[in-house]
Amino acid sequence: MWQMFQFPLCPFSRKVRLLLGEKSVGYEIVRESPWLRRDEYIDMNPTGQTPVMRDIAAGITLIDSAVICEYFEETIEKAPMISGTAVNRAEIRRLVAWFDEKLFGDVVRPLMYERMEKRLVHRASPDAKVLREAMKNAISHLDYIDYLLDHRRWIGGPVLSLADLAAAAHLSVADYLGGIDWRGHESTRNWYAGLKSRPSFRPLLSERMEVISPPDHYDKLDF
Ligand SMILES: N[C@@H](CCC(=O)N[C@@H](CS)C(=O)NCC(=O)O)C(=O)O
Repeated sequence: MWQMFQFPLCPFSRKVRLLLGEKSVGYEIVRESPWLRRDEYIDMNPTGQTPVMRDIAAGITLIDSAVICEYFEETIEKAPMISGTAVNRAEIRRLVAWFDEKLFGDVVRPLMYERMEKRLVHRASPDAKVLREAMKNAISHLDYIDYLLDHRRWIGGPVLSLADLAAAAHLSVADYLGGIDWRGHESTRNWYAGLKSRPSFRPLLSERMEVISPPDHYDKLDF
């Protein structure tokens, strides 16, 4: 049985979990809080980051969300998430990297630091200026996703792909932390409503991070 080391608001773990859900791969969740820098965890993953997936019986440990997604894409035929021609696949990978680096760095990481880590670890208040900047950046990212969806059926091309799962994973964490204003972004909002209703997404929406509550609309399909 696979174990997944993660915490509820880790967007990289969410991306992997969405992929595993689409592919119907079972796993058990092991709660890991990277900020605790647990020795046993660092021994397993020297970066100390989540997610990690481990199958003890098979002697396999997979580290880094991109590596984990590629592993299951290569080993589980069901629901291909990096498919099509080499050009199609390159576009999917470009967008996954875009969301993992830019959407995360511009929006999700500052929100997580200000609204989650400062509260849980440093017992400090969020910096309103940093929050405002992250929310402003979120608007530019939603504009870009609107543009993509106005030109293609799904974010990465004609079919659902890892690009959709990566974007939804990051947006869902930003939304949980109150960083997304959906008004004026109908294309992205409709796309996200569709993803929220998928069975792979439902378990993520029902999870809660201790002491931090999401806005009321967070788990609603009609928001
Ligand atoms: N490239 C890594 C990034 C993972 C990552 O940044 N995870 C965050 C939590 S969402 C983390 O563990 N941060 C703690 C740290 O960087 O020390 C991946 O895709 O798995």
